[in-house]
Amino acid sequence: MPSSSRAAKTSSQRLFFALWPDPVVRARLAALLPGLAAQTGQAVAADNLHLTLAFLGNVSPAQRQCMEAWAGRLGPVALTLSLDRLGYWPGPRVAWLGPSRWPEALDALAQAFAEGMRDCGLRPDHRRYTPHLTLLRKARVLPEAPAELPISWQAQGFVLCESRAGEAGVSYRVLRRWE
Ligand code: 2AM
Repeated sequence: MPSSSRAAKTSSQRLFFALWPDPVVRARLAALLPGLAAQTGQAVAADNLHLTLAFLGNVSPAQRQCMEAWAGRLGPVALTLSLDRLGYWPGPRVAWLGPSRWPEALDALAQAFAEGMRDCGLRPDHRRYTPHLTLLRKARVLPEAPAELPISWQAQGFVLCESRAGEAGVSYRVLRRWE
């Protein structure tokens, strides 16, 4: 491998844009985890809870810069979400929480990121966007919906996160916020 491409590879980062719950909403979400994990699967770390807007995958520094510039051109983001639906995907074996209905602005935002990705030489996910926060991994069934639902979330702004695989599992680090 030429040294230039080796350098590009080592400096690539696994990134995604997300709505990041404020501490109050995060605490309410975290409070659901023990009861759900008692039914099936493994709870995700409360600090990791987020709603993905666009998963970029491994990106080069130039692609990251391109996406950050794109993000900076988006208007202010303020969305009210009612997290009322517990879902389960048997393929990846995840149980998640999401809104059963959501503002068009959220679809438009996900669409804008997909357009940005194409513009920056990345390939957006072709599947229909389903806003969700993963709560359990290795789940075998859809757990019973907790009585605490719905959780109302006034999401302001969004973040760029890095996903890192460590010995203690995956952790996410917020790199930058757009308020
Ligand atoms: P998930 O919560 O359903 O696992 C970081 O990995 C974030 O990007 C997670 O929220 C994850 O969704 C989402 N994501 C979307 N597509 C992904 C992919 N192909 N690989 C890994 N994560 C993906």
